[in-house]
Amino acid sequence: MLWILDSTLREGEQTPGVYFDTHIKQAIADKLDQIGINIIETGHPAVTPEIYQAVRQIARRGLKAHIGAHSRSLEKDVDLALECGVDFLGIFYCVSDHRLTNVFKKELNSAVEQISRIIRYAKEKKPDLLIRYTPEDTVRSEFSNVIEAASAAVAAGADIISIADTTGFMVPGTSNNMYDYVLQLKEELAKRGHSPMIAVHCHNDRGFALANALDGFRAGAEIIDTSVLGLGERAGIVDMAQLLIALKTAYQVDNGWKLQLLPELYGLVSKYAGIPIPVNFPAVGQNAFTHCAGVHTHAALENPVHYQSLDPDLLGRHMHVALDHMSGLSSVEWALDQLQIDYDADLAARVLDLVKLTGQKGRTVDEEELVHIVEWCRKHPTQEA
Ligand code: HCA
Ligand code: CU
Repeated sequence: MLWILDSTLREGEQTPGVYFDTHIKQAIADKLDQIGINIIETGHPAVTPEIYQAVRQIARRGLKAHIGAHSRSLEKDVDLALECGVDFLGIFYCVSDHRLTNVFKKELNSAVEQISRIIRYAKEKKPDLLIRYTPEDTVRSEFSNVIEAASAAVAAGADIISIADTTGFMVPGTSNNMYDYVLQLKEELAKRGHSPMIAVHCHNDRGFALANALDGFRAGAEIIDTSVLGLGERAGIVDMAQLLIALKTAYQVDNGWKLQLLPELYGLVSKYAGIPIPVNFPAVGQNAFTHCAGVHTHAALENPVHYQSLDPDLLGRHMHVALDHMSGLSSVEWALDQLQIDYDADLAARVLDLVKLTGQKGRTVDEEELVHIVEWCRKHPTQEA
């Protein structure tokens, strides 16, 4: 079993300048639920009264997904989260020696005691609450500290231990890799009689968030954190669309996700985050299924698999051909056919010449301009361009 946790509304809102109004948060949560996301992390209620309200309202929406709140290891944060009516609580507390000494000014023992106390407190208040404990910056913390804190957290009632690669430190195939980390954590916890669900939270500072998440999955992680467009602190975290597509098409994992709703969700999040979807973004970017160079277009129109390993149908999208200086005759013929414009070989050739000239100005010829080009060529049967 694999669960997807989406943190667009919590981690994603930690992208500088990104804020989603409550009605937008609700719309995003609804869409995540329709897609089949298992846990929706909705925010940290202690941050602002508006976030508190948004978490509370989403928790009352009766969605299928678990609705989660983020919380420091403090009673007052737990109280606020529980007031909101969430059924998932993510408690974080870093236990690296460095952070304990310089920031918290605490011994490991007293930090572990605080973590256990807060988890017991939350579980007593709401016994069916799903509790995740995250030793923030897990992978750069002393492993023995992580094991001690995680074991105590599970003994106190935590259901999930999340491995946070808070700074995007892990690199597949090196000695710091998520695959080995998940295996070692599971093994050490098992020795102590604990078998919590393991989550992975991978940041993208080095561009390996997705690869690390998949490494974690191969090693037995049961929950993967994502966000729409990979939004989050700095370079963000794992992009949801890319993860779901990799799982479905390459790992044969399919929780019945409604991938066709992804373009709509991405449009919604991009619009209200004020962050455009890069045109070359996998799966949801404008160019993700667009062929450009004549050689490619010619073969792709023969059979898309020549230049596509991903079927656009998966996302309810279609193959497209761009018209610019790279185009060939087949590109123009395809575009003319799309517009149901009659043409002969001479017209197509002259349209191609003009398309190539226009493309050299640094833009693609869209449908509207193609119609003008065709009209111009028809009115000027001899070469006057
Ligand atoms: C944060 C850091 C965090 C926490 C993850 C978690 C991280 O913004 O609080 O609580 O599971 O990357 O470590 O996002
Ligand atoms: Cu994070």
